[in-house]
Amino acid sequence: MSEVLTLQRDARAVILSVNRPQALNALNKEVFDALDDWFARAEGDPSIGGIILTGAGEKAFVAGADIKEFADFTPEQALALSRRGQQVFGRIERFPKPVIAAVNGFALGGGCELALACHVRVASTRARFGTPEVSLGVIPGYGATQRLPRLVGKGRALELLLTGRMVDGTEAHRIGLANAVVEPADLMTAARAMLDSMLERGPLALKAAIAVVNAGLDQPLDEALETEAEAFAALFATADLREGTRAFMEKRKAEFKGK
Ligand code: CO8
Repeated sequence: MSEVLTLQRDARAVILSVNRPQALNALNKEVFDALDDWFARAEGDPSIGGIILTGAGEKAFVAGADIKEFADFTPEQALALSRRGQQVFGRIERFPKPVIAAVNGFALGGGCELALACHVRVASTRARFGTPEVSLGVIPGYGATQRLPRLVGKGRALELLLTGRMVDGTEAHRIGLANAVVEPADLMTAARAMLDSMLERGPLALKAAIAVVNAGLDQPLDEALETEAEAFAALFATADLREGTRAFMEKRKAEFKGK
């Protein structure tokens, strides 16, 4: 594990922290490489059920891409950087187990985009989401122009993208950018409670739900519904579905095996 990512394990939950507090956890090449590497390896690790992603320290989730790293880039270098960031965040978005962003402070630019790539966002009242790229004379390059409008609607997204205004955790929750908002001291407990409630469910069903929602948003409705039907049907070949339905009828907790 690289120093720029720290990891805590507790049963099947992993708390992953971006750890560059001296730069408010800004995303440099090392962080992207570490995230890419870690998520690639964790995908097939059956001992990992889900992830909480957060930022080290009190002040920031992730304050953006590392401005010092890309300030002098040529358009060709910027294109490569944007594609690399999109690829890493795409891996997180498609990760087959729940990924919850616990947004503890600044989630700006690339940091906001990292939170947007997670499946769910739990914010503290101290969270500050924003897409200030236009203040630097650029636009988001890691997905915010696409994921933000899908989450909060075109008008709200454009307002945030064009003004660079920061929204706090409470407003983020009101506009659907955050799924929940809690006091800073309760952030990790709330994120963990949400993850635990997911980890009690059938892991193959979680994987299918993530995949179908992701795929369906890019398909016309009739194709998306067919994607759903096929994934729904495939789960009927699993032992987990038998166990889940039997447990319901026997009024006991299901013991899913991921098979
Ligand atoms: N990159 C590099 N260093 C950073 C960043 C960053 N994004 N954010 C903060 N830091 C550093 C500061 O430079 C400072 O370092 P030092 O002490 O060595 O000067 C340290 O972190 C602490 O920051 P501040 O002293 O500024 O702390 P404040 O509490 O005064 O302010 C803010 C906090 C408001 C968060 C302020 O740091 C800030 O505005 N940061 C920049 C936020 C920003 O603009 N983020 C978006 C970056 S652009 C982006 O993410 C584009 C993504 C797509 C790129 C695609 C490229 C092709």
